Amino acid sequence: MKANKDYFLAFIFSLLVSCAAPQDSPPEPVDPVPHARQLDWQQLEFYAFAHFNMNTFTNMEWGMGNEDPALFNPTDFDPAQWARVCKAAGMKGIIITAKHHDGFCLWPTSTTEHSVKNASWKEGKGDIIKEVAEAFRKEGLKFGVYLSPWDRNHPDYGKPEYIEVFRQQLRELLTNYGEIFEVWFDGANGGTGYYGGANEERRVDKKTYYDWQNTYAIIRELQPNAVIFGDAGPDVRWVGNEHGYAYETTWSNLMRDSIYGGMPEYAEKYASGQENGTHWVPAEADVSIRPGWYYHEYEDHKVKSLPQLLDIYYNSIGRNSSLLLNFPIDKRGKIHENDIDQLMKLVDKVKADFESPIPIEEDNLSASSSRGKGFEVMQILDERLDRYWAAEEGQSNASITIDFGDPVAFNRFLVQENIALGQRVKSFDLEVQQGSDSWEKIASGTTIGSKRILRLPDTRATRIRLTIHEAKGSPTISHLALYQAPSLLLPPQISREKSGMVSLQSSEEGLEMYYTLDGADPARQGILYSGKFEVLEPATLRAISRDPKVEAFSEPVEVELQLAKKNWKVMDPEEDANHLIDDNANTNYFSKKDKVTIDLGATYTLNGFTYFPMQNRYLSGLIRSYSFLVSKDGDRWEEVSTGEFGNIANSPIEQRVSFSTIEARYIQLKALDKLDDQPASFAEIGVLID
Ligand code: FUL
Repeated sequence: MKANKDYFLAFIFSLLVSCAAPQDSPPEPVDPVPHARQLDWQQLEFYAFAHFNMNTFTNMEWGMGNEDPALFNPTDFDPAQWARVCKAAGMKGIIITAKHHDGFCLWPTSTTEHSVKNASWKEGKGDIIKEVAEAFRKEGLKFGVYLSPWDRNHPDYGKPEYIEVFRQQLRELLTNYGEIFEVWFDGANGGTGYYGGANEERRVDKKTYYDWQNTYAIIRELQPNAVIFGDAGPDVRWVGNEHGYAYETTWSNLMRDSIYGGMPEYAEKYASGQENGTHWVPAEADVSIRPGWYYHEYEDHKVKSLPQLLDIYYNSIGRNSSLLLNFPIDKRGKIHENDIDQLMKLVDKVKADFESPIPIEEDNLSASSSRGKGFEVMQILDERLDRYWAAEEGQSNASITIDFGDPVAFNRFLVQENIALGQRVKSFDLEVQQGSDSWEKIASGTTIGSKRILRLPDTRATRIRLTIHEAKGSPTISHLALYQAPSLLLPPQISREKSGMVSLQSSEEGLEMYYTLDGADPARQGILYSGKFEVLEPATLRAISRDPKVEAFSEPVEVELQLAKKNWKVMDPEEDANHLIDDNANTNYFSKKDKVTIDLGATYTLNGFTYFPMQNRYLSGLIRSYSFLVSKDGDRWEEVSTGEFGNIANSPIEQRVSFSTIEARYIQLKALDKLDDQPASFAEIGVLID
């Protein structure tokens, strides 16, 4: 009897609630939809990556695993500085390389001696993970870990025993350091290594070896709110490149079951997601603020420029992806000052771009239809995901119009879907009216997702219309805004010919350009550019643009010019051989002999060489392991360096190798191992001289 009464009261109560409900029923979700932990993660948008480990001290990108643990010795480790920098930049947390491919562990793990326990740092008593986690928590920021599945140090790598070691490492990280927001698994794995002294190649079946499902279960058990990152997710996926760019069309839906970490065709086939993907696995764009992931002193002046960082920002966060920006922590154990300067330029510019949204009032807004109460178009005015406009079911070409009455000026358009109900929009147009009644299309796009930002030319309009042409189900828009971003004065573009002649190119007419060749500040000591000039010897070229109208300078650009290739000759000339010494990284030479020999035209004291791999979208013949030889007479050769170009497949940046000084006139670079069976490819070769 009591049960019946309770049931009756509950029924009356629910009836009252539904009568008083302020809104109509929401649209049906369109699968797949995000899990709560993914929705929380989606709010973070911008967070830091820290590559800090053994490679920092050995000047490597990929260590072999035979490094002496004593070498790990930061002189002024300061995680509080990292946390302050990230906080000031509006980044929401950090992910640190707890263990990279060389196997060195930044915490005193019980699983191996190859860790901070045997470092010189703090006489083996330190714990980097603990200190970084605490410093970030103190600033109210999140903490995550990168744990490389590939371990080039561990003797059991490749055998089933290693999987237990790997899981134990994960358990330690997920148990002893408080809340973890993201666990990062790298797709790069298997290959040559030290492996406890075996010094051999160990390939693994990437599909089966790691038995990922059981590893994921450990994470779910120990850190249920952490998202798991990998090529195949399961929660967050790799964007498929290391430039920090998502795609014009970027779905958060992914055919997750067709993918495994490290699959070769991943970037081409899956990285942009799929409209009909079965699972919600949004993209995360990872990129380093410098060319390399790890700190190299010679990259102190290669920190990305503001225009490069802005492209990254708009092409990641503005394209339905999060941005994981890497700091190669330096040998002191700090974020380098140059990196901070560039980061803050980005942050200030982004702030300026989005500082003042063009005010939109309810009266300015109308929509082609709405689902009804609670889903009206004015819901787009605030940034809350759960307040959104939903078009009427079945409405085709649903649109939102903003009528300002008077013309407004804008050059940024920001739009967001309510992704909690699934990603829906497949194509849209943006049109404007100015004065007359006819609509002019100023942009069109495909996916929107969590956030889409369009950078537009300066536009004036009285009316603006967003039309959604195609969507999976009725579209939902949770936020829409327009901004007028201040214009950016860009530095000159620098190019050099084989002859050593250098040209500067201006981004717009009417700008002056100044340069120096000794590293001095071009704004103060620069020579006014009036045409090509010759630079034959190595030099540091710094250049800057100046807008005389507003008396403002761009930020400077800096290029390390190497010895000019004016008198160089390729000794085994096949067709196109000159491409490798034409000082243009966009032209390539392919050698069927897998080697190139060059006459430098005179004898020099060499102390290193550079190899610029091809920059094409589809890479072929990239050199993975090399041998570099020199000769005085072109007859007798001496090998001065041999090794590997770590991470060249994912990050085809200029590779720089130093060796002990030696006099030579002839050089030879041989490919010992390549990424595929194609002829070895070369965009450029250079030499470093004393
Ligand atoms: C890659 C690694 O091989 C690089 O060294 C770096 O850690 C990057 C984030 O992921 O796959």
